[in-house]
Amino acid sequence: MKVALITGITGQDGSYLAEFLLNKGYEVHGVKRRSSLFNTDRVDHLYEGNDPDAKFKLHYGDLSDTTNLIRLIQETQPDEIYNLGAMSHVKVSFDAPEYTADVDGVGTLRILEAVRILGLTKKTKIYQASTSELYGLVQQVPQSETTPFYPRSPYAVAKLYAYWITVNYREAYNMFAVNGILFNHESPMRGETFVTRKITRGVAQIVTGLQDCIDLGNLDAKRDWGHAKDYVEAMWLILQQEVPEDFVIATGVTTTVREFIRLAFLEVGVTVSFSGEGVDEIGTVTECSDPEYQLPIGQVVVKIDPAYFRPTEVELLIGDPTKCKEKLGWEPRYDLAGLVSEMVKADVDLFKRDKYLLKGGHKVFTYKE
Ligand code: NDP
Ligand code: GDR
Repeated sequence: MKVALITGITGQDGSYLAEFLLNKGYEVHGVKRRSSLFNTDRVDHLYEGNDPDAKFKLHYGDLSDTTNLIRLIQETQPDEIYNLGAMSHVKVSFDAPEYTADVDGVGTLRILEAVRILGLTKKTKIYQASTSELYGLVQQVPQSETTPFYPRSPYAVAKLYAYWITVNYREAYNMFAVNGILFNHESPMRGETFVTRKITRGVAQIVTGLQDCIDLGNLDAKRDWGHAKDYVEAMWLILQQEVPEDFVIATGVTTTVREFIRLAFLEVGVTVSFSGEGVDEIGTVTECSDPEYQLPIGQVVVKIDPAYFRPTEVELLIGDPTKCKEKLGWEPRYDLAGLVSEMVKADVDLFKRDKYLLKGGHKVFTYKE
């Protein structure tokens, strides 16, 4: 039986990957952070208790803690390490640049060095969660494995270090250490402050009467959005290759944030039209065809709040999936329409439950970023 160790197991990708690997018969170990609140919601359904024969085990740890990482890798002796743990929010990285550098950049070095110190370079394969944010300021499109990097945030700069230290350990010590350069991928498990989830939650809260309007930043940004379920399969495929190589994982289709909003509202029968420019742009309901959700025509459902703009922005991401399709045989199962539909449906279900609780006189907290 193969053993995998996943950092960031409590995150979106970690939870899908854990499920995927357990289905493949792996023993899965995950690193979770100590938190003052429960933080294992996304993987609670996989938990088997403290049974020594359990195939799914969680361990306390942190990417900033070298000795902890060395001990965990020594104890678990993994065949594969997936380094998904990170301070993953681009906007927040401008507020916490040093922490981001430590966890996202040096954290990767700590994993590589731990494997080397423990003499596991022949046994343990390492996957590094690299990102399309490395491309940053547009140099060429579509972006492929050979496109030059130009990071535009402390997050992307930290991930640039992680990318190159992974390449360096592969070349210097002959390790199977590889980068998956993944473009944006989303799901109903996506963190609530990333734009797609903020939009689908907003749509669900608006149609259930729990919120009037979504406040957003740059609607012109374009992203190549896929589904996290498809992307974790690509991570695994990258580690199953004979030769360690870096891969771009993307759909090859790009969409503006504005278009994502339009598609999300259409999912509940609401047509939204945009007018105005810059910070004065608004999205207004122009049609409402679903009798279940009676939104008044003219209701403003999208406003711009400059607080959500970034000091430096990544305007256009569109990946070239040629290499991953040819060499890994990877094909995404979801398209954007399927992704939006699944996310909106899941959030509508969530907020219908809140609405029901409210009606019953219970308090609900619908946190709005
Ligand atoms: P999430 O933000 O959902 O999850 C991040 C995970 O990292 C969480 O489990 C979090 O723990 C953990 N983490 C944060 N800080 C630390 C730390 N100091 N030590 C250990 N673990 C930590 O991210 P995703 O699942 O979306 O992304 C997974 C990885 O892939 C990240 O590295 C991200 O940068 C990268 N990536 C993501 C893309 C995407 O579109 N989703 C695209 C390209 C790359 P906790 O739950 O306690 O906060
Ligand atoms: P990104 O994702 O920065 O691409 O990083 P995010 O969803 O945060 O932003 C995408 C684009 O939407 C614009 N935007 C807003 N973003 C947020 N979060 N909130 C808003 O209100 C808002 N309004 C507009 C942003 O400016 C941006 O252009 C994600 C993360 O998962 C990274 O960890 C990962 O590496 C990359 O994707 C690939």
